[in-house]
Amino acid sequence: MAGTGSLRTAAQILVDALKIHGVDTAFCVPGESYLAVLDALYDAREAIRLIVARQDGGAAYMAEAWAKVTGRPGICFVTRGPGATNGSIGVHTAQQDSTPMILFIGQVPGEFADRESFQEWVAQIERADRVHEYVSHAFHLAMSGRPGPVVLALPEDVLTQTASVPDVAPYQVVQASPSASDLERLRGLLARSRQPLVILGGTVWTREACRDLQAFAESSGLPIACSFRFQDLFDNRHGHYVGDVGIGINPKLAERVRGADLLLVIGARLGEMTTGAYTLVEPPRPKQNLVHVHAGAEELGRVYQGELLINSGMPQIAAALKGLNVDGSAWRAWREQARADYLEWTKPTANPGRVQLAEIVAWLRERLPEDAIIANGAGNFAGWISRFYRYPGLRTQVAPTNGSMGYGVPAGVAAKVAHPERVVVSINGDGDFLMNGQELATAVQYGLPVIFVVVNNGMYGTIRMHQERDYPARVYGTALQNPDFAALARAYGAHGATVEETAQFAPAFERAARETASSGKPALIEVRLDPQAITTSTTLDAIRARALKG
Ligand SMILES: Cc1ncc(C[n+]2csc(CCOP(=O)(O)OP(=O)(O)O)c2C)c(N)n1
Ligand SMILES: [Mg+2]
Repeated sequence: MAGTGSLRTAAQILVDALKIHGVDTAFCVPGESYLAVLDALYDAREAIRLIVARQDGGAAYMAEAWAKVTGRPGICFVTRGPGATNGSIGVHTAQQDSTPMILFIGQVPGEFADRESFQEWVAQIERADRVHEYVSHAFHLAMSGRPGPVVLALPEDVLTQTASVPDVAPYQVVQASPSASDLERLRGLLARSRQPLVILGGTVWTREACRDLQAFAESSGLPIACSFRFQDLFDNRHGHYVGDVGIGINPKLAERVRGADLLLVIGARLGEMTTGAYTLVEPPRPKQNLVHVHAGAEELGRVYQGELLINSGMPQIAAALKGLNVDGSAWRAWREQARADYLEWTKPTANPGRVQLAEIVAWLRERLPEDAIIANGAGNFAGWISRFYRYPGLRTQVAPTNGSMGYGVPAGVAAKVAHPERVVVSINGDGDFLMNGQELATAVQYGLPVIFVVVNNGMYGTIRMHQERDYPARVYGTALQNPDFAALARAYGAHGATVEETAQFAPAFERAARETASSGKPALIEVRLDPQAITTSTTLDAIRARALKG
């Protein structure tokens, strides 16, 4: 670090600021607009690892996913205009998922000044002597209250200006705490409840917060559900876990959400996916007594009025709940039945064709080590993972709540960068995979032995499903002609295999695990799924027949 007072360019001050705020990894696609930053990163290469992606969208997803698996802000650099536009998908994902992330955009003065479409704080640094202020503000914004993305533009001419400024202190995480009266009112509501349900979600959880929450679940006897894509906040194997409230929800759990007399929602945003498109919990005043705890005050009362709204960070509420004395005898049978429903729901179901996807996911849940990370993007294939996998704990799931395709490959890469010692399995649809399959090159370049799975049904299956429901037997724009994925993987320098029946999966996976361990290179397993196998519980033909009957 150049240190206090010496003359540094804005780019050097920026990179020094990143070091001060604890950054050790950054993702980018380079651009001539921020060469000065690249040069400062060159000097800082011992402290900050730079991962260069093949598409700015891949880089931005990587930074977002990196934040998801570390709990620290993901850092991404892209160039102006085209780079920023490509990268915006990562910003959208970070916004919807409340993920702390800072996207730095190399910028030309005057051009492309404000991108309101990014929905979040967008600022441009205009002076070298204010770099620290802007960067510090960006970290505080990204991490405090409801976390999210921040976009900072770096005009090219400013980056080479010099200034003599003192260094700053690292950012602090600012989170609210529940008040004593909040907790007293919560205790009162719980005391009158017979059918309560807890729904966990959102970010700003820590391992300790999850442990505290588990202790509270055990002492209070409460049943715990998780919101869409936040299934790893509570050990799915635990007797109090009752399932996820998202796409493809267990119908019995949906009934339970609807029929609960008290919903204690902790950290979840109560968006479309978590409310069954606003049917399970009705806005603006739900039938259930709603207690909503969220880190962002602006999120409380936004869609739903609640009986009790608590602005709190997750560690703060979890620690407080751990100390709350609640008698759970009234809902014991209700919870046990909810758990029994979950176990019944997650027994593998059969699908048409030679590949049984539920059995493969069930095999993975037995085979993978407890800390393995599962990354995935969006598509119907993901329904098998959320239904049949059992996430054992925090940061074992990396997936986008905004249903953004193309996420699985860069997220797998980022997870392996963050946790090289952990097994990372990235599960993708065929459409999904090819949106960012180029990042296989990044995995090869940096020696990241991720195991990629491509569930190939030869179509944009999700859209075909909706098409058959709304416009039966009028298939259009949803079929895909795919490459030989295993050969494609080999062309990238990765190991490639193809699975055409269930029994081939286990040996293919074991071989991939051996190959990746010995070569340090990634592997890809294409799983050929019968196109009729459209969801975990129905077929395309059945959907079409129902729609044609009207
Ligand atoms: C970036 C992006 N583009 C388009 C969509 C709309 N979309 C949602 S699912 C889907 C198809 C997914 O296909 P695939 O990955 O093959 O999975 P499948 O549903 O076939 O299992 C599409 C096009 C989206 N969610 N995200
Ligand atoms: Mg598909």
